[in-house]
Amino acid sequence: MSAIATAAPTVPEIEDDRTSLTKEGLKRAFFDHLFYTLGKFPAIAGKNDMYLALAHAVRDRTLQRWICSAAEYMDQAPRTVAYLSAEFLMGPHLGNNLINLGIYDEVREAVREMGLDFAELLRQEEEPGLGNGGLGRLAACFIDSLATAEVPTIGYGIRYEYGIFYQTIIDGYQVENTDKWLRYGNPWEIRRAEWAVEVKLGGHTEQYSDDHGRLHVRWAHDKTVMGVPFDSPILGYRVNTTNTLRLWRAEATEAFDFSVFNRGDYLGAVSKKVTSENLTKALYPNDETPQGKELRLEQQYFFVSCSLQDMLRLHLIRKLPLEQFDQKFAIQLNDTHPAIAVAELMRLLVDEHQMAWDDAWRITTRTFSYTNHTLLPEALERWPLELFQRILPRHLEIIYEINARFLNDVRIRFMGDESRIVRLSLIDESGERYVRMAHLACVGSHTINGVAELHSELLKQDVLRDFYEMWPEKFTNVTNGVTPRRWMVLSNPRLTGLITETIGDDWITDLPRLAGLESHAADAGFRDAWRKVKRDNKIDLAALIRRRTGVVVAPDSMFDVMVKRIHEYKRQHLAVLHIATLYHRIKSGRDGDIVPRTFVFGGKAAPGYHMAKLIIKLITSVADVVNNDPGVRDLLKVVFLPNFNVTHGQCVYPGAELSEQISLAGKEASGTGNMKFAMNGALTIGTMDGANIEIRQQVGAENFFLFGHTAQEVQEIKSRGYRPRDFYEANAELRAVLGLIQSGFFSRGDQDLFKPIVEGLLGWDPYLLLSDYASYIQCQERVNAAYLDAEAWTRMSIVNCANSGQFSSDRSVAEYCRNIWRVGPRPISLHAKEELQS
Ligand code: NBY
Repeated sequence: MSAIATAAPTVPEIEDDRTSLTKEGLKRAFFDHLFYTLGKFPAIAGKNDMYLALAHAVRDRTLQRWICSAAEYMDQAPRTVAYLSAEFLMGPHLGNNLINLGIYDEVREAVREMGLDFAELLRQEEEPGLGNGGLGRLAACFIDSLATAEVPTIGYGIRYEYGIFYQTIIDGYQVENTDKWLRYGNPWEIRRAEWAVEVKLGGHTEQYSDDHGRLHVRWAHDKTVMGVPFDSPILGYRVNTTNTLRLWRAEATEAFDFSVFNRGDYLGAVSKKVTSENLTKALYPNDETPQGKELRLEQQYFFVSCSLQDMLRLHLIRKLPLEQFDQKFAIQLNDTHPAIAVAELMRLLVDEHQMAWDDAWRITTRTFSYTNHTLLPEALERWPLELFQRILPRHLEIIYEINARFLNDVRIRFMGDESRIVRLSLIDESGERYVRMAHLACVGSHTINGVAELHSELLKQDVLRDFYEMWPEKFTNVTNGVTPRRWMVLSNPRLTGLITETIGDDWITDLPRLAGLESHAADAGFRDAWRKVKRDNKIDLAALIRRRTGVVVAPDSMFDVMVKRIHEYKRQHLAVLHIATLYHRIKSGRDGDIVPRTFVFGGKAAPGYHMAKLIIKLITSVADVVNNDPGVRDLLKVVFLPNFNVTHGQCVYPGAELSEQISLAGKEASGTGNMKFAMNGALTIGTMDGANIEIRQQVGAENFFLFGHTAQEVQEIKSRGYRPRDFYEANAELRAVLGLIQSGFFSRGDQDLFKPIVEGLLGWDPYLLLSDYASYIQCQERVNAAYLDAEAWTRMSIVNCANSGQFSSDRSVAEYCRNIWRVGPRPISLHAKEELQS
């Protein structure tokens, strides 16, 4: 038996075609769904029908747990985490659900016995790519860990009809296509039309007095949209707890414009319906620079309002007093995208439930906490006042009131410090006026956290300094983590098997136990087995690369990987400068002992981010020249893997040997890919940025390739007045490499194509590539030397994995639960269907 199917899952009391976990039962369930759910029989069923039949059979097996969890939560009303996130980058559900249910091996066997290709069925699932990158994937890892910790949780978000765009590379350029992930239906969701809510937009506000002569405000809105929840089960690993991911879809209200309809303008009326449904049509593909678009603000408000109304409904049907709302819900704001929730909860309590302002404010500030994910000043969300007023007139009034009270407190604390008031205000009045969403989140939350130690420190010193000075006690750090179920057990079964044979399987829910591997690094037989796992994973990755790019790469070369969103601060172009340097050395006969390397890049550029798109073109152009130059003698291969997503990540991290984490120090909040690489045995070359620092601390400086300036040094260099040209003049190799790019060598003689990149580097170089270049190249030489000693490299690889226990999202969510949410586990016991019926 493989490591994946150890602990026996709790067997439901009733064995039938919906619950049976035997191979025979699973096969019966499969054919039953093929027939009754899909209306097909094997002879005419396609691969997708087969996938859907299997998915439905598996979903059935989650339902008893899901219903028992819901029943327990309804009955006992435990304190619940509501994780509000505009993005959940879930990745495919099927494989993960099989792992968490503990039936992966049984199902694979049953499928094989039916004569089907299990891996091919898994590949049929269109991944729900409802996120851009790290932030959305973090939300997905957190809800997995929360379910595994048996903590009552609802993930609230948006059911985008089109997720992150599908990236293809044409002529070396990124081309975006729509992601039609719902095309063949989504077997994991259940539409809950009966819990739909109404969301208002636009219009104006009016005052009115009630029967007792008290003044209230009414929002005379001009548009109503329905929010319909779609629920998916989120299974804990080998526990009964099954939580809910509740994503909202915008639909037209029943009573769409009948006045227009009655005038005979049927299409006019129907087009209104189309407008409502546009709201949740597509995910905005920007990962660092928010788009100040009306539709985006509507999306944010829409899902926040739906979610808060849903929580109030759940609270009130349990017959609990509103005053206890904060005792029953801990709401986490995943960045500022849901920050409007602070004003919306105030509106619901004050306007709709007639609560006094001070009581409502006390409840609100005890309910919310806020996670910041960025240090880039341009990434902080702000909304033009005029736009905000037009869409959310009542919320603007509420924000003014919050601001007036808040600034009064500031005035008293910092008497006479008028500039501080200007800096802290929820409204930016320095030019065109804006609502500052991070300020709203800070004022409305009891706790504010960054996502790695350095990031949390820099928040206090820089981005949120004034808030820190006002409320130091609100600030804390929770370093990110990733779920080992998806990122090791599911994606790297070979490594999982080897680790489990060696130290047992407790590490899967207690990752620090990986430390037990460290002593085995001295065992040559274990190192052999470790290397074999990596080599087999590299063969799989080489096959993926060949399928997606046509390029054949050698599994014996070093796999040097950089996968993440394309951004100047992440410095993919620095990695390109290294490749061009090696190429230049080889071509000038100075190839010494260069070990064969395969450079793998992957990641999407925001469609409007021209520089990022040009960096992709630079990578693919260098790849074209390098891969086709016989003079390079296959020492170097460069590939750009198109459409990097969760599914590809599951093949890439296990096959990587070197992890590129080369952002400018002080720019990457944390990084989470860095953790996935380390736990799968890749060594890191990286700067002192984000969680790299903590990874290095854990694995030991001697097992980490460090280069570059520190955040502190970067600040000093910039304040002295950074002059990239000085570095250019001082380094002949750098001059040669930039000269090669400038000359059109990689662009068929076109000297203009990469001008924006080269001139940007020589002129401003805002991310200090040139000042880190020499250090990076030297560090890569140490990597090269280390790789020549395969035994030593393997030892370092084992030590990296063995010391990655800190970076499980189980540890992250445990910290949130203890220090921020004050929630604990609520184990679920299973009841038979009959019991639930009574
Ligand atoms: O969040 C990332 C950080 O860059 C990374 O360092 C960190 O590890 C990760 C998890 O904490 N941020 C990120 O992924 N941000 C976004 O995806 C994003 C998406 C949308 C918008 C802004 C940022 N937006 O304004 O629309």
